[in-house]
Amino acid sequence: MLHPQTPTRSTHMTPTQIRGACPHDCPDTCALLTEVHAGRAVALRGDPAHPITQGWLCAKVRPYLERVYSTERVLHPLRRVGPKGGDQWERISWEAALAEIAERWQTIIATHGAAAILPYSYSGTLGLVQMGVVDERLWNRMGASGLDRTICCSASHVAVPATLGARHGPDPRDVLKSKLIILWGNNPATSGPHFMPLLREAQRQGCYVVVVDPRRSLTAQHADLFLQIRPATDAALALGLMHVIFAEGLQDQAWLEAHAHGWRELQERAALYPPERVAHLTGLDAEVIVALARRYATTKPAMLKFADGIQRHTNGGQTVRALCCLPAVVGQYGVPGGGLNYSTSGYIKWDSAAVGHTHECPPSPRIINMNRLGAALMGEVTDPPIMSLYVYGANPVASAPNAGLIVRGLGREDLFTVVHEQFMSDTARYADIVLPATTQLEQVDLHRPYGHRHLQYNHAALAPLGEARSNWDTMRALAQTLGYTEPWLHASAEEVIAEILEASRPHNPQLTDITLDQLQREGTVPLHFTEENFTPFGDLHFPTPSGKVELLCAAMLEHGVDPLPDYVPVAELAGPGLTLISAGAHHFVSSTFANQPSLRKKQGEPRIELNPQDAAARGISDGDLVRIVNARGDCLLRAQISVDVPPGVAVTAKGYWASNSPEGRNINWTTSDDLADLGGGAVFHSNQVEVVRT
Ligand SMILES: Nc1nc2c(c(=O)[nH]1)N[C@H]1C(S)=C(S)[C@@H](COP(=O)(O)OP(=O)(O)OC[C@H]3O[C@@H](n4cnc5c(=O)[nH]c(N)nc54)[C@H](O)[C@@H]3O)O[C@H]1N2
Ligand SMILES: Nc1nc2c(c(=O)[nH]1)N[C@H]1C(S)=C(S)[C@@H](COP(=O)(O)OP(=O)(O)OC[C@H]3O[C@@H](n4cnc5c(=O)[nH]c(N)nc54)[C@H](O)[C@@H]3O)O[C@H]1N2
Ligand code: SF4
Ligand SMILES: [Mo]
Repeated sequence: MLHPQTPTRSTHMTPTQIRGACPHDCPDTCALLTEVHAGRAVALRGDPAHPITQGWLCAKVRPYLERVYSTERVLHPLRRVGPKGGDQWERISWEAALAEIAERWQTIIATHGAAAILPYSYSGTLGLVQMGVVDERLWNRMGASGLDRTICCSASHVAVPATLGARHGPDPRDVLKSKLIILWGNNPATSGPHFMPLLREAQRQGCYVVVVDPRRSLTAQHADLFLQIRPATDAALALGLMHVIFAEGLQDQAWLEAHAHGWRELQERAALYPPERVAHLTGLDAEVIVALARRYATTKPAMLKFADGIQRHTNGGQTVRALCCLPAVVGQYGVPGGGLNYSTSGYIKWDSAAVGHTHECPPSPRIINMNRLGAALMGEVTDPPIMSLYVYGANPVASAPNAGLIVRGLGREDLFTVVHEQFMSDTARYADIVLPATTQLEQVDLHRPYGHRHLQYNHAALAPLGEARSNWDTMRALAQTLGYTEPWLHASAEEVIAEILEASRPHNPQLTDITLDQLQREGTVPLHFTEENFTPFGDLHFPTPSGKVELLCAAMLEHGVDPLPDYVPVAELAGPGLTLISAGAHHFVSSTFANQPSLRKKQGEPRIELNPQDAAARGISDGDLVRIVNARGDCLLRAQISVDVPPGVAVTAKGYWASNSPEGRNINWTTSDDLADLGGGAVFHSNQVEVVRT
């Protein structure tokens, strides 16, 4: 029997203060301090000594103890007793649960092969162990199908490294050196709030703030310039800005000649995007486009910032490529306060052999794109078909595209579904067996943020509640039940972290001298940068095949995409309906927190924002219950009439649970499970809907 992680009491700061890290899918990865009295957490706050957390947590995580101690936590293994999805359960022991899972899997392996088992997981936690290692070791050993984790950022994770060689982002405080920032399809006031005090400070110091977004987002409300662009036309705008810059001779010619590959070809491409054409495509005024191009080319340092929301359509990868070209055209890469602020996650590359031990495992039989989950369960994947699904750290029924099809797949009588969860989520409801999961306060992990440049260690502040187990401890127990004896399937989380750190250090200069002991002691450890590489690409070396910024990128041909960035209209959006965007909810992180009463109250009931013109044309008044519908499915939302959205566009928030929505369906019943142009990415916003009064 495996023992759960015991709290690491020898390393806490004061007798009752335990250091941790916020695990959620958010660039800020806050440093947490949990106050524990007599084994119970009594307070949680942000570390005042952390340079980005600055002592405060967002409104979502401040009440985290409500989540930890919620009476709705799943705290024991459960077995389904009624029909699938019927939410009727009996409590069983861990031993019984593990034995049943192992027996079912062994039968499936004997009949169909291990490829018939599919693990599905994503961003419940972003930790190295509880998200990273658990996606590999057990499944590799078993020879199960792999999951292509494409739901969020896979298009940009091809586009950015192809263009620049790496995802190397600045320290967020670099914005204090910027004189201009374009926040392009990025809403940090909601999606990464610790950037906002820095942005405001920069703005006070004279930095000109531009927001490009189809809706007047929270961030747009304080911008100096707001460009209300038509969705999915950003590549056209980027090329239009380049057109003006080249046409007026405002490009940094010397920089392009020294550090960019294919600038002449890019210039020719941009020539196809004069302001009038771009105005027509984007819905913006030609004069505004010209003025922004001039300002961007002449105000330095100029920073361009986007996150992952910009890529959620079929032209998403090329859009990101186009945006990555802009800083090169004006010579802003390698400039403090300039360049691109996308992600810092590329600085550390965890040693893949240490993470996955693939060299000791059978070859992976196949990889299944998570955006196609419903289709995969319903017959797109054969030979063998998927006979068992193991879900953890994800809630695909609420968060994945074309969710109606997923629910049909989960209803298959011959599918054996296990869900490892903290709560009875929309997905857990369809399980045959539900396993209880720990929260971040009850588990150990190491976090590599994507919005700042410190490693964050997370101690277990509490013993697991009830019979909850961490993802890794559950995998260890499954390995034991299946008779897998390899020591790397049984090491503790701390041992796993130590092993990966050790193996990764030699080829990661940013990890120089960082040890597990230091991480455990200090909690927050800055990555190691030299003066020369503190600013991303400060040495003007780009780790691409040409050593330059690849404006023209031959590697794109392998993806079947034009080597030059281009605007390719989204086919689905050509029809007469409304383009539906679903942005991050202010009080949820994806569907996490959407079941927490205090946060649900703050977020309000699920709504759809419509321009007055579109509402009037459909006889819809503010507050009406309306049906959002297309060929994939439908759901009900409350109409909110707002001039913050342009005509032709409808806006809603992602994350509401289907089971908490009218008729038990959320917006993902309408979203598309097609794939983006790069990386097999998700295309939630290639979504045309009709909105009908009920
Ligand atoms: N509070 C909160 N924070 C979150 C999340 C959450 O759900 N809630 N989710 C987390 C996750 S998983 C991610 S990936 C990040 C994402 O971080 P962001 O990318 O900042 O967030 P999004 O809300 O997806 O999109 C940002 C903005 O893009 C706009 N947008 C949509 N389509 C287009 C378009 O075609 N062009 C342009 N120019 N803009 C467009 C939206 O209106 C929105 O205001 O946020 C993370 N942080
Ligand atoms: N319509 C629409 N849908 C979207 C998007 C969109 O823009 N529009 N954006 C997409 C994006 S960017 C993302 S990243 C995805 C995210 O989609 P998912 O990765 O599925 O994230 P969540 O929906 O938040 O579900 C995470 C679940 O993990 C559980 N959990 C948390 N911690 C742990 C843990 O330690 N162990 C276990 N076992 N469980 C844990 C939580 O309780 C929660 O139910 O959503 C996507 N969905
Ligand atoms: S969700 Fe983001 S802002 Fe909120 S506590 Fe976590 S890391 Fe910090
Ligand atoms: Mo995401």
